[in-house]
Amino acid sequence: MAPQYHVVTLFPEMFAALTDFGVSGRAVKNQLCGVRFWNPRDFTQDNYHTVDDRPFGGGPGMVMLVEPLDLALTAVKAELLRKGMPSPRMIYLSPQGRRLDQSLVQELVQEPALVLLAGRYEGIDERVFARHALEEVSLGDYVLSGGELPAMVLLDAVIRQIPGALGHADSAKEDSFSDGLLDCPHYTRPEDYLGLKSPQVLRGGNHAEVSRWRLRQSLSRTALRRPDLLEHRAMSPMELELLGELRREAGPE
Ligand code: 9D3
Repeated sequence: MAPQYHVVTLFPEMFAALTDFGVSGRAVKNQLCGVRFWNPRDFTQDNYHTVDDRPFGGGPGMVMLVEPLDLALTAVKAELLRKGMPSPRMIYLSPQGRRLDQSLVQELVQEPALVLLAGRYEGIDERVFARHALEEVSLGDYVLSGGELPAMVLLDAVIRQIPGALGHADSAKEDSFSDGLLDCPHYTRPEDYLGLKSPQVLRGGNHAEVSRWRLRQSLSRTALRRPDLLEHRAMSPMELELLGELRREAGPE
């Protein structure tokens, strides 16, 4: 059974960027996964379909009401239960959460279903957490206007890891030596653009030389720009040799 992704959001239309375009759009179209939306507004009881209110204690902005969120999350869970699926991991996209990284993405792609909650306004009524076991996931330390873009980022990262979502060329690249390192520079035609030459080694047809050059570029960039990525990463003998070369070239500290 293809994984099923459920998103609780006031703005399901925003997700066309995910479901209708590119790698993720093709995966949805080819039914490699399902993506469905649950709008808290559809779970309101009042004539105005109210989903937010002013914060107790005062202050700026609005808070999402507990009831429509609780009813929407309960409805998703009930449907999964009816289908005999286990309790899904439920994720609230929030600045207070664990930072999204590739290791979390690799965990999440193993799940048969995920429920994502995207918030708006100042946040959600805290009592939602008493009713549902929500993990919190953040994209990083900057202020966005809501959880929809983060939910799309998370799903894009997860969906491209579903087997068959990437073309063969892409997936081979993902698996190559370079994971955990920054990417190497890329070149395509023309060979010479206004005197800017592409590296000869890439056009020589020696695949071993090309691999070595790319790995060396990746290691060099990573050491210079993101030394934190090298700290806990195991190194192959080839990587150690190339890093040694780079260090000797750079000279004494
Ligand atoms: C200016 C509002 N802030 C007051 C201190 C709090 C705040 C409330 C709601 C900040 C951001 C948001 C909306 N953000 C998200 O829903 C969100 C988010 C983000 O803003 N940054 C990084 N990751 C995420 S995940 C969800």
